[in-house]
Amino acid sequence: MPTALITGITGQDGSYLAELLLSKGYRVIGMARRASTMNHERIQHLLDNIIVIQGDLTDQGSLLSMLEEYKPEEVYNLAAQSFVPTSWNQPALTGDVTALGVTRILEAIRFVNSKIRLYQASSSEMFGKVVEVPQQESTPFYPRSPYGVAKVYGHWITVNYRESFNLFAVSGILFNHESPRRGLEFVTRKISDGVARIKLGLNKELRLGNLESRRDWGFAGDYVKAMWSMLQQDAPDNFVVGTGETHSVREFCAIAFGHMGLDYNDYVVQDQRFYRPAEVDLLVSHPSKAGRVLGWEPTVDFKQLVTMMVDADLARLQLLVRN
Ligand code: NDP
Ligand code: GDR
Repeated sequence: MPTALITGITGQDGSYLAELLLSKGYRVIGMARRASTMNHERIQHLLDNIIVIQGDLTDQGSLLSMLEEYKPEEVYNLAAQSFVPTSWNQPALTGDVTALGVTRILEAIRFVNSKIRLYQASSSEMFGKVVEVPQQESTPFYPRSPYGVAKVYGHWITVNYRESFNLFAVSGILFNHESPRRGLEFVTRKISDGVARIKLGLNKELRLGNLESRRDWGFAGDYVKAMWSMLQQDAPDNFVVGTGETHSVREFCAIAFGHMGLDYNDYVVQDQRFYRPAEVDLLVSHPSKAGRVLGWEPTVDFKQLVTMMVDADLARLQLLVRN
């Protein structure tokens, strides 16, 4: 039975990846940081089948000791300060966790067992103010937020340790992926939750920022399959993963409200508070290498994703209202 360690197990991707690895017969160890209240919502249904241990990407010792104790063959580094707006308010923390945290994981692997395979969660935010459309593995980076800058560091330190120490360290450059488990502050979930609240009469409006920014949105359950697949290759590499389609926040709103028989123009209010100091206007992937080498392709299209998220929030809130 192979052992995999997932940092960021309590996050959206951590929960889907844990399900995938369990289905493949892995022993799954999840690293979670200590909090005064439990935040195991997304992995509650898995707790009997996984081992959750305390650790933090800012603490080198915790990373070293967990590799020594659990001896994983694969490590998936999903932990990060991952919310872009927060990275302007807490830029140093974002750098410590999202950038230097990657070095700490790499150092732990180098010291404990350099045969461990590492997946680093890189991001399309690294392309930022895009210099090429669509974006592929060779597209130069131009990050537009402290988060994007930190992810560029995480990407290059992964490549550097691969080249310097011959580690099997891969960088998955994933475009936005969403699900009913997405955090409530990200725009897709904010919209699906907002639509469901309006439909149930709990809210009257939905306040958003820039409706024109465009993203390449896919379903998180599909993307964790690409992560696993990258670690099963003969050699480590970098891969762009996305749908190859781009849609605006406005289009997301139109479909989400439309699905409930509502017109978004009647409810969405643009609010300066949700605009960013520097925006990423257009992201769209060219994922042909992932298709060719990994055999990966998305199974959920844009409309299915939006309606899946709205339906899930409606069901969740209906239950809450009833109780
Ligand atoms: P989430 O924000 O849902 O999860 C982030 C996870 O990191 C949480 O488990 C969080 O713990 C944990 N974490 C935060 N800080 C620390 C720390 N100091 N030490 C240990 N753990 C910490 O992100 P996603 O699941 O959406 O994304 C997973 C990864 O993929 C992230 O690195 C993200 O930047 C990256 N990514 C995501 C994309 C997406 O569209 N979802 C696209 C491209 C990249 P807690 O629950 O305690 O907050
Ligand atoms: P992003 O996701 O920044 O792409 O990062 P987010 O959903 O936060 O923003 C997407 C776009 O929507 C616009 N927007 C709003 N965003 C939020 N959060 N709230 C609003 O009210 C709102 N109104 C408009 C934003 O301006 C932006 O253009 C996500 C994270 O998961 C990162 O960790 C990951 O690396 C990237 O995706 C790929």
